[in-house]
Amino acid sequence: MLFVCMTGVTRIGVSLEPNLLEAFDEDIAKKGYSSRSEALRDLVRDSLAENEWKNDDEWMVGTIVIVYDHTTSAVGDRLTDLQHHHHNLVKTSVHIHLDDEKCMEILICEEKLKNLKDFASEVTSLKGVLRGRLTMVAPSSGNLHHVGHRH
Ligand code: NI
Repeated sequence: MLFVCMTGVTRIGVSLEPNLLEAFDEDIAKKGYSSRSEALRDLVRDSLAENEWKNDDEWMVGTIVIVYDHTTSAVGDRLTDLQHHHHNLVKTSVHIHLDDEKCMEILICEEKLKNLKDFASEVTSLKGVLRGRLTMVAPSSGNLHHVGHRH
């Protein structure tokens, strides 16, 4: 069912498993959202923003954040090799030792969309990488949205 009100906002119904909804509510409360709708709108905007770039040649800036276990199969060396191999793409990086085994590394990158995505997949698929995420913006595209939710 779908309702359209006079302000041009469309109401939709969303079905979620109870435990997923509970986790979502806790998460958005911590982040300071006043309603589920606001939180969902930001998630949808983020998701669309990640997918709106179709032009492989578009110039992008981005960060790749990875968490890895440095005791696993020389992942640190492989990561360094990869970065040296793509030294024009990686502008700078920050390394944080999280505990005895885990490291977080943040790579700040600049390249064409296709090359940046390919590099990010190579990095995040290394054995020993526990989590990885690429976040990008196209500085010249002009379709950056305001994603803040505090008014
Ligand atoms: Ni470390």
